[in-house]
Amino acid sequence: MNILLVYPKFPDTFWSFTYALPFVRKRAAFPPLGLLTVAALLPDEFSRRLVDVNVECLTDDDLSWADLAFIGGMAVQRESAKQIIARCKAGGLKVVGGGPLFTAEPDEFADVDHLVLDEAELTLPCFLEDLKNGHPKRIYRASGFCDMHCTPTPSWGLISMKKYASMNVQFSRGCPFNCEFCNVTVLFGHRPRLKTPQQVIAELDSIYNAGWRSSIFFVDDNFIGNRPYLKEELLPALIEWRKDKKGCVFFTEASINLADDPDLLEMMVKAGFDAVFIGIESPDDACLTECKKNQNKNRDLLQNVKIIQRAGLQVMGGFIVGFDSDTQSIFQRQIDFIQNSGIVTAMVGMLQAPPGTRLFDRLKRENRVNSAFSGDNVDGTTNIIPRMGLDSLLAGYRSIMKEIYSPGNFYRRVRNFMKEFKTPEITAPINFQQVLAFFRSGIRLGLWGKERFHYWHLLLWTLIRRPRLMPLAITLAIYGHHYRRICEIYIFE
Ligand code: B12
Ligand code: SF4
Repeated sequence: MNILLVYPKFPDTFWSFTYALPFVRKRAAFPPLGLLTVAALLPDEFSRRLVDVNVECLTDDDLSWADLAFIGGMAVQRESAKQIIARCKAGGLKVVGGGPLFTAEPDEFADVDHLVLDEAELTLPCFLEDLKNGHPKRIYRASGFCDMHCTPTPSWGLISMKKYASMNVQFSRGCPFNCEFCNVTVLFGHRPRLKTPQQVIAELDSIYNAGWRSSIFFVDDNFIGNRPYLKEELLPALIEWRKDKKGCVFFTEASINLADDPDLLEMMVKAGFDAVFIGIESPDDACLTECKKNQNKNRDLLQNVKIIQRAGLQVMGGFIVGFDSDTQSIFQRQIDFIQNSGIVTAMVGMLQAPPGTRLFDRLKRENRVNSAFSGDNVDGTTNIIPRMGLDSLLAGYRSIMKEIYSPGNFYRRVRNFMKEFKTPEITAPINFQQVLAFFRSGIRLGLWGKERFHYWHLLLWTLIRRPRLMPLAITLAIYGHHYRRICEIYIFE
C-alpha cells in the first residue's frame, strides 16, 4: 500500500519565520515531526512518501501514486488542510486525519474518511488492523496516554533536511503544571512521560549522521517536567554525546522554575542548549493567580530571566493580556517588563480559549466564548469576550506590539539581552548561507530598512562589546524584521 503523508501549509505567523527564512535560503523553520513519527509507526510493507506543502508542491503524481492520504497538523493549518482534503477527495483518494488539528476539532471534518486521533502510538495499530481486515472505522480514539518507550525514531529519510532551518527531537510529553488556558495536561497528561536517553541519542545520531549541524529544537511541552531524571539520566547522556560532535545547538521550552536550579542550568548549557522558551504570561500576580500559573507567582520574574541569561541561555517569552484581573495599566507594565528583561523574542497574545482547556469550559459557562479558536495566538484576534471590553483590549494589545517591535525598542532590547548573556561555548559552525545572510541583511535591513541606523549601531556595538556574539546579533536583527512584518500585516491598524 502507498501512503502519502501531507503536512498542510502554515499561514504567515509569528512562528512561521516567513520573512526571516529567505535570508538563509530555507523554506520552513521546522519539519513535521508528528507525520515523520507516524511514518515510522507504519509497517515495513507500506511505501511512504511525505509532502510538506511548506517546502514543496503537492503534485497530481503524488495523488495518483497514493492509495491513502494521511494528513496531520495544528489548528493554525486548518485552511490548507481543508484544501488538501478537498483535492484528495476530488481525485478519489481516501483521507486519514490525525494530530492536534483533527483531535481538537473532529466535527469540523465531515469529509475525512478516517479520524485516527490522539497519540498514533495507541490508535494507529487499531486502524491498521481494521484496514487489513477490510473494515476500518470512521473514528479511533485513545482513552489513556502512550508509553513513550514505544515511540520510534522518526523517518528522517522522508524529508530533505536542507530545506529546514531547524530539526526537532522530542524527549517528553506532558507537564506537571496546570495553567488554565493550556491544554497540554488534557492532551498529554500531568505526569511527564519520557523517552530513555538511548532513544534520544538514537534520534540525535540519525539526525547527525544525515549531516545536520545546525540547531535542534527539543519540542517538549516542558523540558524540565521531571528534573531528577533529566539531571541524572538525559543530560549526562547529552553531555557525553556532544564530546565528539560539531554544532547541533539545542533549544527547548521550559517553566520558569529553571531559574531556581543552578546545577540544572549549568548542565543544560554544557549539553549544548543556548535558548529556552518560557511562558512568563504576566508580571501581575493577580493574573497569575487567576490562570493558576502558580509556578510564576511570588518570585522576581525579571531577575529569574536574568539568571537564566547569565547562565548562557537566551530566554524567549510568552506573554498574555486580557485576563479578567487586567486593568488598563497592564499594557505599559508588559512593555516595561519585556524591555527590561531583554526578551528579544516576545510572543505576546490576547488571551484565547482553545477548546479542551479549563478556560474554555469556564468562559463557555459564562457565555463568553464568541467565535472559533483561530489556532494562532499572535494574530490579534481572540475567541473570548474579555472583561475589559474587546476594543480596549485590542487597542492596548496593539500598543504593546507597536512599542516592543518598533526598531528603536527592539534593538535596545537586543543590546539589553547581550549585556547579560554568557557567551556559549558550543556554537554551530558558520556556513556559507550564514555569510550570505549577513550580506543580505546588510542590504535589506542596513540599506533599505527603516531600522538601518539601529542595525549598524547594533553591529558596531557588538563588534566592540561582544564580538563573539556577532552571528547572534545578525540573526536577531533578521528575526526583528520578521516580527515587524507580521505585526504590520496582522496587528497594526
Ligand atoms: C513544536 C511545537 C510547535 C512548533 C511547530 C513546529 C512544527 N512544524 O511541528 C512551533 C513553535 C512553530 C509551534 C507554534 C505554535 N503552536 Co505548537 N506545539 C509544538 C509542540 C510543543 C510539539 C509538537 C511536536 O512536534 N510534537 C511531537 C510529535 C511527535 O507529536 P504530534 O505532532 O502531536 O504527533 C503525534 C500525534 O498528534 C499523532 N499525529 C500527528 N499527526 C498525525 C497524522 C495522522 C494521519 C495520524 C494518524 C496521527 C498523527 O501521532 C503523533 C505521534 O503520537 C506541541 C505540543 C506537543 N506536545 O505536541 C505544540 C502544539 C502542537 N502547538 C500548539 C499551538 C496552539 C501553537 C501556537 C498557536 C502557539 C502556542 N501557544 O504554542 C503556534 C501556532 C503556529 C503558528 N502560530 O505558527 C497546540 C496545538 C493546538 C491545536 N489544536 O492545534 C499544541 C498541541 C500545544 C498546546 N497544547 O497548546 N508549535
Ligand atoms: S507550564 Fe506551560 S505547558 Fe505546563 S501547563 Fe502551563 S502553559 Fe501548559
